[in-house]
Parts: sequence; C-alpha cells; structure tokens
Amino acid sequence: PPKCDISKLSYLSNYCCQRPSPLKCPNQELVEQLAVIMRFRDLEGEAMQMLAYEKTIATIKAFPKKITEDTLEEFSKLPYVGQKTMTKTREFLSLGHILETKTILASERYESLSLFTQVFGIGASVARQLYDVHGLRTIEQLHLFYDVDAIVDKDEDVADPDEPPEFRIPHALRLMDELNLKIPRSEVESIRDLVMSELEKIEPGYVGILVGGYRRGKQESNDVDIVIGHSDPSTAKAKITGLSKKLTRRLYKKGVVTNVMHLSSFRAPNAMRTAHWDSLEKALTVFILPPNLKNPKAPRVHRRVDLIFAAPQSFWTAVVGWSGSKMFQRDLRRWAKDKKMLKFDSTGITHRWDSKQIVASSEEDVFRILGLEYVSPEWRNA
Ligand code: TTP
Ligand code: MN
Ligand code: MN
Ligand code: MN
Repeated sequence: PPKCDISKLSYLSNYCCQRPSPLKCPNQELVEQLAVIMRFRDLEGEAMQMLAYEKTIATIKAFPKKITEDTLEEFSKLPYVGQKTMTKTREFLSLGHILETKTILASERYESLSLFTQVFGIGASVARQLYDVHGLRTIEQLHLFYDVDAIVDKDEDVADPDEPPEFRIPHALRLMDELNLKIPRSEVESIRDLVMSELEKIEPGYVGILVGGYRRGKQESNDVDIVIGHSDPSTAKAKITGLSKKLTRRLYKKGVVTNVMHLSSFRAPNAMRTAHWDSLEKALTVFILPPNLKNPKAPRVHRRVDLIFAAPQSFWTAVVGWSGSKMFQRDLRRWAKDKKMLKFDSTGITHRWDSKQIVASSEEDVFRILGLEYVSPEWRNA
C-alpha cells in the first residue's frame, strides 16, 4: 500500500480515521490497563460503557507524547478523555496500575467470562448464563456441559465428503488451545499462497490481498483475513459470485479446510448487512496446512481463516473495511454519515439520499471520495 503523510493527520481529531494510530503507542501500558476495564464492561453486557472505553483508548493510541505530570493538562483536553479517565490515569501515574483494573484481574468472574468468550461461538451473554445459571467456572466444566467428546466424534463419523462440517461450540472447545496460538507473518503468507494457487486452478486471474491485523503491521495475528477479487473487470462479478462455496469445497476435499463457521452468498443482503457488517460473500473457516515437506515433524496447527469475496465495485472498500482496525472502520462510517451524507461499509460507498454507489478505483480513492486524507494501514491501529 502507498505511504501516507502523517503530518496531515491530527491526534486531536474526534474521528479515528483522521488520527495517526501506530501499532504500539508511548502509553501502551495505560492502554492495556484500560482495556481490561473495557473488556469487563463488554463481558457484563454494558455496551455503552464499553464503547466509551473503546473511544478513550483509541484516542490514547494516537497521542504521540508519553503521559506525565507535564503532558497531563494537554491530555485532559483530548476527545473522549473525561473525569473518569483522568482519575484512572492519575492512579496509573502514581501507582503504576489502575485500582479497578487490579480488582477486575483478581476476580473469578472476569477470569471465567474471558476464558469462556475465547471459545468461538460463545458471546458475552451466553458466557454469563453459563456462569450465573449453570454455575460453570472452568473450561473442563464446559467440556462436560457441551458433551464435547461425544458430539465431535459423532460428527466425524457422519461427515459429508463434499461439505465441510459446521464449526460449533463443541468443535471450538476441542480446538481452543490451538486457535489461541498466534500466527506468525510467514505462516499468514503461506496460507495466502495456498489459497491463491487453489484459485488459479479454478480459473486464472484471481487476486488476493492480505488484510486485517497483518496488513496493519502486526507481527502475530489471531487469524488470517484475505480479500479476494478478479483482475478482469468485465467478467469479475460472475467469477466471484458463488466462489466462497466452490473454493471452500475444494479446500475441504484437499484436507486444508476442516470446518466452516459461516458461508454466505448474496442471497439475503439486508439480513447479512446487520449480522456481519457488510453484504459481501464470505467464508469464515478453519484451516490446517498440509505437512511441511522440508520439516515434516513441524507441528501443524488449526488456524482461523476469513475469506472475503469482492466484485470490482466493492473491491477497494472491502480492502479498507477489512484492514480495520474495528474502531478505524467504525469512524469511517460515522464520518461518512455525519459529514458527507454518505454510507460507508466494506460493500461500498453510497449516497444516503438515493443509495447510488460511488465506485472507488484504489484504496486512496476510498479516502478521497470520503473527503479524508489518506491513512496507510500501519497508522490505522485505532
Ligand atoms: P479481525 O480479523 O476480527 O481483527 P484483526 O485482523 O484486526 O485482528 P486479529 O489479529 O485479532 O485477527 O477483523 C478484521 C477487520 O475486519 C476488522 O477491523 C473489522 C472487519 N470486520 C468486518 O468488516 N466484518 C466482520 O464481520 C468482521 C468479523 C470483521
Ligand atoms: Mn484478523
Ligand atoms: Mn480477531
Ligand atoms: Mn478475521
């Protein structure tokens, strides 16, 4: 991606998409302390409070100065930094930690709820139910509760040779330790290469861009995100439609895809738009790479891989949207709505009054259409 001129951005803006947000900021420890409180609010279902913390944290990530007694005054004037943040920041400056964070980290409730929500398919409200109603505390107890061994073994016995089995909570529990391992950049690239070589066999001309945290410069990712398009604009739409199913089936037959948690086509765009942020065709999958011939004893680990399929008129908004971060993307939407009377999501940019689409021809074009300075991915870590 092209580089950007960060002197044109400002950490004082109310919008993440106008601020330069690096991967690691000078106040990273404070960010991590506040993130515990944010996470706890999320686990407790307190959506508004969680969002308030998300906004404050995003502001701090772009503040280029170390917060000290000298910079505290300037810090207090930043957007989304209020009385609560100031109290906690002062605690952090004098004690080296935030009192509430310490209490949360020591609580059994936080420990269990954060453990439970690490299982794919268990959200905060289910986790609270498991904790409050069923009295569960540990992963071992979840294994018994969901009858993991019986269900996974039965599913393997009746597996369809053509369709990858759906990934449900028992599968997620069995693979939890593996899926929690971080993915190094080299393996992210190997997964991309394997996907592209399989696409090449279906039909030449497909293009794939690694997005997500990898593109923002993370050394280790939690999953692999790839936006897939086709280089021939006149036939691309037809070559993308239905591809999620075609590609996933092929990879399943090769033993690369082991499960699918979500597979979509363009069937229900409106429902999809709310449930999954955009109406792009996608396959959210679990992969396992074939044995490494140079190093056959190397451990093979299951990985989460998100494949997003974009027709030409959606391609660059899909790349921007799926590059994240979540907060950066959130503020692209907010900016488009508040300031430009436009609607932005990964599917495209449209006028709010007639839903007419404005097609972007590059990543920089997305920012230009939205009336924003270009921000390169490594500065989108809001
Ligand atoms: P993630 O893969 O969840 O996050 P990440 O790649 O930033 O970090 P990690 O290493 O933990 O994987 O999502 C990537 C981006 O895609 C995220 O910024 C928001 C966007 N996104 C959507 O647009 N729609 C979706 O349904 C999801 C899950 C994510
Ligand atoms: Mn990701
Ligand atoms: Mn993630
Ligand atoms: Mn992802």
